[in-house]
Amino acid sequence: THKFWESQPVGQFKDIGDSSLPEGPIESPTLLSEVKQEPYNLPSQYEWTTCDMESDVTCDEVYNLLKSNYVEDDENMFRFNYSQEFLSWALRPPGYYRSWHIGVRAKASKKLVAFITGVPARIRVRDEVVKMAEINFLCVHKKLRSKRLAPVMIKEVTRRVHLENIWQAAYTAGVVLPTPITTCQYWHRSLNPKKLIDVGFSRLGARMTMSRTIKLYKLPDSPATPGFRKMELRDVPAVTRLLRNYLSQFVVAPDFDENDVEHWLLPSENVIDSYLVESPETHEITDFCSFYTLPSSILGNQNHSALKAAYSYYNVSTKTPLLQLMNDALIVAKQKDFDVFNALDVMHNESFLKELKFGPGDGQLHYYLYNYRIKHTLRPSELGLVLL
Ligand code: MYA
Ligand code: JJ1
Repeated sequence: THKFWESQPVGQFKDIGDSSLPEGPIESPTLLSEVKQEPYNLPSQYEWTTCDMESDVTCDEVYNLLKSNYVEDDENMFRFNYSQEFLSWALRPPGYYRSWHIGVRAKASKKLVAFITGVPARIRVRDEVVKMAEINFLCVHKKLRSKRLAPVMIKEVTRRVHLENIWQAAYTAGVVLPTPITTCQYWHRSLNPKKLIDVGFSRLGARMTMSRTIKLYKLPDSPATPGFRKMELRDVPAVTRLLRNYLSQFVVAPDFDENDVEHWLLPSENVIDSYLVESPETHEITDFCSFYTLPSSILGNQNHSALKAAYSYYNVSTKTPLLQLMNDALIVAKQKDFDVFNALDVMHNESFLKELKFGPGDGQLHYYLYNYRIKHTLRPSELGLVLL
């Protein structure tokens, strides 16, 4: 059972398949004056802190908490290692609220022991654009687990989101909670198969040798599509049009404007890479692809300490076949020395995963909405949203 989640305005397991329940908000907003004005109580040894992500010192404290305590795979071989630059980017989009970057410190030592964040987003669900918080980076230090700290942190971020007159949220998790709007599969494309096998990320296939495996995953040295180049600031209006038009077909997708595209998609070294196809004849921008950089620490390997992973973000094809566009994305990722290219089976990704030699991983990602009911579970291909 889920004592906490059963008390929250989220789709409940008992309601699955009940088509009498309407789509949309589960609870109505209250007056802001009725939102609790004081923070929730923490166990007496701990105190709330608002983390200033513009401060390098605070950003380093968050980085170190996550580096040692954030998400691991099911066999505890790898742990996400978001960089400081990435955290600063992910947590400071247009219109962000400092008050949504919430830490917990030990009163005595002032050590940061827990963290949760929200950033504002406009998310479209069918034909409604809803102001939401995207909740991410929930982390409780390993030594403080199973003490019911997470529900207090979730209630506190909810309170601070409500204070900004926002009543819905989107989040993802590797665990099943009440109740996913969809469940996505992770897929992995080896770029550096020898290292992936050496560190236990993948295995030598049946009847395969190392040299046959290396040959199987070989890629050309440069992209094939004429006019394929890095996105620049001047491309923001064209990319925004391309992306808005593409995302309009999905049931749930972000409603990006030019400011959002500049923040979320303009290339930033070791954080986000974006490429587009500019027609050599007409100079029209016809296609776009992007991936973000999220290394993992390799736990307990003699020879390697970091796995460099690229994660597929938003991709749009109108002229270049998506398969060819994504093959070019793999080529540039390989040139940038990534070990693996990861993708979820969201949007139109299924159309290229198998052909481009991605294989299914052992991880799934469940997507959730808070205080917004969806009548039927979505197929991953109906989802147009990627969270970091
Ligand atoms: S997902 C990434 C989550 N982080 C990790 O996996 C890092 C490693 N793990 C940890 O740090 C801890 O295990 C965490 C739980 C902190 C995850 N999402 O304190 P507890 C429920 C939601 O005793 P701990 C991400 O960042 C659990 O079902 N709930 O447990 C998105 C149980 O409730 P119930 C979770 O292990 C986060 C209760 O917590 C998750 O010490 C979105 C147990 O608490 C989870 N990933 O700590 C948060 N894991 O009894 C929701 C466990 O009912 C946002 N639980 O089953 C909701 C929207 C809020 C804003 C609304 C605005 C309007
Ligand atoms: O990375 C993941 N799995 C890898 C490593 C598995 C190591 C042993 N458990 C994996 N590798 C196989 C690759 C192989 C390459 C050749 C082709 C066939 C496949 O499967 C998984 C995803 O699959 N990652 C995780 O488990 C990390 C946690 C995922 C949940 C994330 C929660 C989210 C955060 C919310 O913001």
